[in-house]
Amino acid sequence: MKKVVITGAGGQIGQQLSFKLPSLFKEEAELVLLDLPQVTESLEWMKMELEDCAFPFLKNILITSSQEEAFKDATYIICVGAFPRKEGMQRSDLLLKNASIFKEQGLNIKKFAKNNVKVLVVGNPCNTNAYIVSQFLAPSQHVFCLTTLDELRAKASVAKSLQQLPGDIENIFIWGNHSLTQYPYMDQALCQGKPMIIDLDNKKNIIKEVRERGALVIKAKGSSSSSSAAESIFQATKNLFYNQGKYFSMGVISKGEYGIEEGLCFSFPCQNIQGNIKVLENIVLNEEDMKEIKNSEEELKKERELLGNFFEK
Ligand code: NAX
Repeated sequence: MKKVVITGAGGQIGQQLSFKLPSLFKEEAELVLLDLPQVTESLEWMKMELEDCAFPFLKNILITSSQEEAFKDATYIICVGAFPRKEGMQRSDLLLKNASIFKEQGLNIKKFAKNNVKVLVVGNPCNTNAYIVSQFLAPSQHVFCLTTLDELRAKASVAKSLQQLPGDIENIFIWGNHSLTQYPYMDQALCQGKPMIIDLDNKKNIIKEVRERGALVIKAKGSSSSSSAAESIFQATKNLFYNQGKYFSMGVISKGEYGIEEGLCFSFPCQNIQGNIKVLENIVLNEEDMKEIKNSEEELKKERELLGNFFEK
């Protein structure tokens, strides 16, 4: 990580993330806060407070609304900024509105960023937005979408229901779309390195809880998750850059693994092998698992169809 860009840096998630991420830097780095012009005008305080944190490797902070300036030679771009869903808006309207944002960003990332840039898409619908960006990138530039928050929610839910510590639990994976069709998979879960037995009823409750958690937060708070979202982006960044060998969930561009259509951005169990993110092979899935996974794939295909004619390179 040398030049790190956060888009939508002035928003709920962007603000919290900006103050967490620099503690991960292990070499001199520049942090770029990109947002719309009307927002960047009032972000000078972020620069001042970031300086005041004296993060050991934070060399420079740039606030800008220019994608060219932000993406120039960028090595890691976290796309948080997106158009929010407004009352009465159809899902297809939201999808198209964001499609134009992510198309423009995809073109500019290809044009200005480093050849080996990693892009993590957070703004929703994050799988389809990542799919759009991927259509414009060079083969060596890699795009992912965030399903870490869903994984953390599942881990927390398992820990709570079995009265264990979240930190003792591993190998819970999210498959599919970051939506109600996502499939939290627990059959290979470990607690303190030993296989866990989670009975069927408990499993069903946990899946339901994870799928509905985002909506419950919105109901309780009046806006979507931001502190947990920032923490999950922090964890996802560790997985993308540092956590060699560890297993985690990540939305990646499918190469046809587990029969998922090539090109879709689909959340799989993954592993970081020397900085390359690989989908784990040989996870044993039964008929019920495959049904759930295929259902999420169908939803992603429909989202892609909604893009219709809009989507031309
Ligand atoms: P906010 O509305 O608080 O912030 C969004 C920021 O993005 C604003 O400052 C806005 O000015 C900026 N922005 C909009 N269009 C832009 C563009 N074209 N270029 C640069 N900046 C732009 O939203 P926030 O709560 O921070 O959420 C951001 C996105 O994350 C939303 O789409 C939300 O749905 C999504 N989430 C995704 C999650 C995931 O797990 N994948 C979980 C959390 C969150 O719900």
